[in-house]
Amino acid sequence: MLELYHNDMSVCAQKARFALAEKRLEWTGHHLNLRAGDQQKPDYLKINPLAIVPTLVHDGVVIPESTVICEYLDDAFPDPPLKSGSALERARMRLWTKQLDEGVHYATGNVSYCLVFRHQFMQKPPDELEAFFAAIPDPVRRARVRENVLKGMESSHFKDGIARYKRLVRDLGAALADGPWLAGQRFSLADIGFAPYITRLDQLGFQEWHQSYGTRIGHWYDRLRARPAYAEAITKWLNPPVVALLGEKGREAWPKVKAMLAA
Ligand SMILES: N[C@@H](CCC(=O)N[C@@H](CS)C(=O)NCC(=O)O)C(=O)O
Repeated sequence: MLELYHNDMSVCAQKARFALAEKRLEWTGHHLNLRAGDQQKPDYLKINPLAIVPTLVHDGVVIPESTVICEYLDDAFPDPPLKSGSALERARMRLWTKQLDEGVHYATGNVSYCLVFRHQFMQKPPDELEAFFAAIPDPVRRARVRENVLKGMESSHFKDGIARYKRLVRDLGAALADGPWLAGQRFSLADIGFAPYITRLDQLGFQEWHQSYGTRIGHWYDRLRARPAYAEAITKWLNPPVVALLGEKGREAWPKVKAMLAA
């Protein structure tokens, strides 16, 4: 039995659901409300001490970390494969997915929190807000989330987040010159991994950003959205008030973000 502890709009959870949907696997979901602090409850901390989603539980065995979950699913359920048979394409795929864990995910979190999610948190009474921060187990993450929520675009992490995203968009445009998918000719875990991140840019209304690199990224995004698994993993779970907030706050911030990109 496969169980997924996840959240509707979490980019990492979208990745895991995308892999599950490509494999057409049945799974039981446990949806966590991340703003209400479900991820900080003692029962969940037993399976994910970092208080983050997603976590996969397969026949009672716990597998955290979305990149690892996706690789695990592809190893445990090889058909249809989500990796190329070519060693070179596999290496390219992993060079992509590695980036998610080495900066791209933080960058997206920083941009999303500073621009949008902070508005959800700021509705909490101050003592509740501080209790939420205090319950984030990792001190580095705790400090980052606190600063992003309290300072928004003035957070020291915002500029770095935009800079990292800028490099990503440029690299996506360059990679897609070599083939329809990120690792080459074959759809892979690299495309699954980055689908939520291009979706987030779209939800923020930042299309002009990738359009400035030509049409390749837009066409790749169209190919991703045309896959039934994208609809199953991402579209089906979209939370309309959150999508509306992303669009509203993203559009408000776009002139400033555009100026930062040009600098
Ligand atoms: N490296 C982890 C990152 C997971 C992560 O940051 N998840 C976010 C949602 S995308 C989360 O659970 N946040 C909890 C919180 O904000 O308190 C993975 O890839 O699974």
